[in-house]
Amino acid sequence: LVFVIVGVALGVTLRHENDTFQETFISRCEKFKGSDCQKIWRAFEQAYVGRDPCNVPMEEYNPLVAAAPPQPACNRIMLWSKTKDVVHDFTEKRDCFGTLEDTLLGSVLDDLTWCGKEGSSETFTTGCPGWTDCEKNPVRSFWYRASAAFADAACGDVTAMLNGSISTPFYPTSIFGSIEVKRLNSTRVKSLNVVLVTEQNEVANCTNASLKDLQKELDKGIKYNCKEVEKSQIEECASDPQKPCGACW
Ligand code: AVW
Repeated sequence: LVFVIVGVALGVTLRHENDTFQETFISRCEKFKGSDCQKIWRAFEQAYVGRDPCNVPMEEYNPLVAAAPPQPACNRIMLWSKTKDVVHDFTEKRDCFGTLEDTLLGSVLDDLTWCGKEGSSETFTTGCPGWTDCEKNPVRSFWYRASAAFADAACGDVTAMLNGSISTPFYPTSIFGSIEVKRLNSTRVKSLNVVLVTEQNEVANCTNASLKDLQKELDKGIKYNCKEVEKSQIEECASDPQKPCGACW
């Protein structure tokens, strides 16, 4: 009897876990009017369901990206690295820029964890590999693939918020460094404008060596600019709806 009760409880828990994840996915997706969220869910699932959670290459998400391609607005694209909180605080309050997390796929999957298991048709949200446990885990591969699609679609003047409180604001192995910068194409992108977010204890400025590496990675023909901006100034502008976007920094 004990085994039956434990078994049923486990079954209920797993079913619950599975359903809640899908419900979160669908309800977040439905905020984007006119999207076929059932179809997008199926394209998502097929990437990792029934697979070894350490063997999900980013290409598995090609059908998902095709079902819901990111369509960022030109001149409003905001990339970031090690500045997630300040960037999202700003983009939530002001309609100036759009990040990957404002697109359908980015907003649906932000802060979620998922994986499959060989021989199972379920989605799990616990017991999944962490970001660095293995390279080809479903969550990391998704963000690589979605970021690649976002950068491919970038156009006009692109902004990137980098962290001036660390010694290497441009990290070659970050998603921004290894994927996004490399995929900006000079036929569509006019300039990359780095906003180096500084605090009282400024560690890096625009002359930082890592930012030289960033410029080397950029497609020739894309103009590069860098500006040091205090975090408090970004926060003030976030809370001042009267201030034009172009006057924030
Ligand atoms: P990031 P990126 N363990 O701030 O340039 C767990 O380094 O990579 O910026 N989670 C991790 C780890 C880790 N070691 N590394 C990264 N993450 C996750 C998408 C974590 O959720 C947008 F378009 C962290 O908040 C940006 O332009 C997030 O990845 C660009 O990629 C970002 O890590 C930012 O990627």
